[in-house]
Amino acid sequence: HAHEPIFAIPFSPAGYEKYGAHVTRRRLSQLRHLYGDPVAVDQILAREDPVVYEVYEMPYPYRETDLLINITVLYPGRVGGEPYMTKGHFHAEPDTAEAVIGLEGDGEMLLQRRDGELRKVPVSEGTISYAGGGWAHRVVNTGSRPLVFFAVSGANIVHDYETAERLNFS
Ligand code: PAN
Ligand code: ZN
Repeated sequence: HAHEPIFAIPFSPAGYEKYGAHVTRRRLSQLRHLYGDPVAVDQILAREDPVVYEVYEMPYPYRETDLLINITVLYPGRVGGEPYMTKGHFHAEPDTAEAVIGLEGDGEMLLQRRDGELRKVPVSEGTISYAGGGWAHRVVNTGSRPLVFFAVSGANIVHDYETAERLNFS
């Protein structure tokens, strides 16, 4: 099976990039609906369109039985009173779990079930946080440094952003 990947790379965004990671950059203009203060969003966008987070992903051809192993860099910053955050999503049909390991910085993962139940766990350097299936998850940078975290899940996940957006971790 020549297509099954084997590799060992440095455990950092720079290491991922050196070995050909695909990088997705999310800017504030793409994330404006996440924040409660549209005037604050417009004030920032009038000056610049900052990168809020980047996701580094190894571009091997995934099969259902592979593992997704991303590193996210969530920059420090605020929009109105709210800290920078990821969009957040469910892993839907099947609802599958994810482990998140904090590499640098300080933040939190907000978790919400479809019935609305809301939880919060730390995501910080040296912590491993676990979101079981059925919990939508969003990471928030509460610190003043970039929050860097590694996420691993099954490669069979389907990201459902719409349901998470409707519930909005509120
Ligand atoms: C993470 C996230 C990553 C970006 O790798 O995909 O932090 O967050 P959004 O996908 O919500 O924009 C993960 O949860 N993967 O499943
Ligand atoms: Zn996820």
